[in-house]
Amino acid sequence: VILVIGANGQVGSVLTKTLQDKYGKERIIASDLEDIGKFDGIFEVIDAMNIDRIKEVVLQYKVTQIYHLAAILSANGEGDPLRAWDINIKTWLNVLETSRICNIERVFYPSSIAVFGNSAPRNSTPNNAYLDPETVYGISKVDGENWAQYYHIKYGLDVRSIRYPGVIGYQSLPNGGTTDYAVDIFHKAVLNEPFTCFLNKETTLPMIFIDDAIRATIEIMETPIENIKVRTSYNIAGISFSPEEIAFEIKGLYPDFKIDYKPDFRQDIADKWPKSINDSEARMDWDWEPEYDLWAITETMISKLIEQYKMTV
Ligand code: VAH
Repeated sequence: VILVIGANGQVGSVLTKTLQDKYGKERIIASDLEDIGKFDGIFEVIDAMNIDRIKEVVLQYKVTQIYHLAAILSANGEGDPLRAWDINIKTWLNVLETSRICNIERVFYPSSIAVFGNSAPRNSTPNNAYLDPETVYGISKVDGENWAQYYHIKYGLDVRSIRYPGVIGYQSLPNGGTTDYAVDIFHKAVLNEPFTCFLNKETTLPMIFIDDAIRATIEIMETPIENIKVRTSYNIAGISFSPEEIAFEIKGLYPDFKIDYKPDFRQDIADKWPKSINDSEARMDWDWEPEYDLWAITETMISKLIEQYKMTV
């Protein structure tokens, strides 16, 4: 039985549905702060700041695996640093402690390319680069990785982790990230509305299509334990691009698409992040390989969003 904490989120919601399809609805417990009716299947309200509530659900359903997808992302985190730190670290420690006490078989921790800062090479950033993140979100993710490794070394807990690039999905609007422009831009294109980008046009960032991110998550969780060599977190790469590059692809389908650039505080965050990621360890240890390139992402996002908006019109 799998528990997904943060199931209402951009990644959590798609991961939950994918897990339900793969393993059966009766074996997936979706949870978040409130039930907004996203899923048909089992839903439990869990505030992961409350360890007793996590334990209660784990024991009630005899949970064997936990995916922890709850966190305050990079942009929102800067609005209230100490609250973001508290939530990101406390919820994760609650999951680790519950997993230790309840003998959970396997735990997934989502990290992020936000763990990198000015000391990491900007291009082809290696897995073992020195980590000096400059956002609270990045700091909390570095510490979350180290706690994951600590629980593995000290208690033998099988925690696996991936550093997601900016995730691009059509199923839900992301909330509070620095890469959110790469999702919003497609919605504006499909709605024939002009788009104002909060990053400058040449800001190249590592991104990944939601289907690749979810597949990577399930693949690492299904990898035989002896293949998992990195117990902090694995880099994975999808495709890196800049706002002007994605705008160019979109104009191929929407020649009248209009974009302008008004960088805001998120430009400072993006400027400290890698432009591209070296994911050779993930490729070597568990055969990671992205499937979606820039054109495939554009085509899929546009066609899926047209479908979705037609349905709501
Ligand atoms: C964010 N989407 O922008 C997240 C992610 C690499 C970016 O961590 O904060």
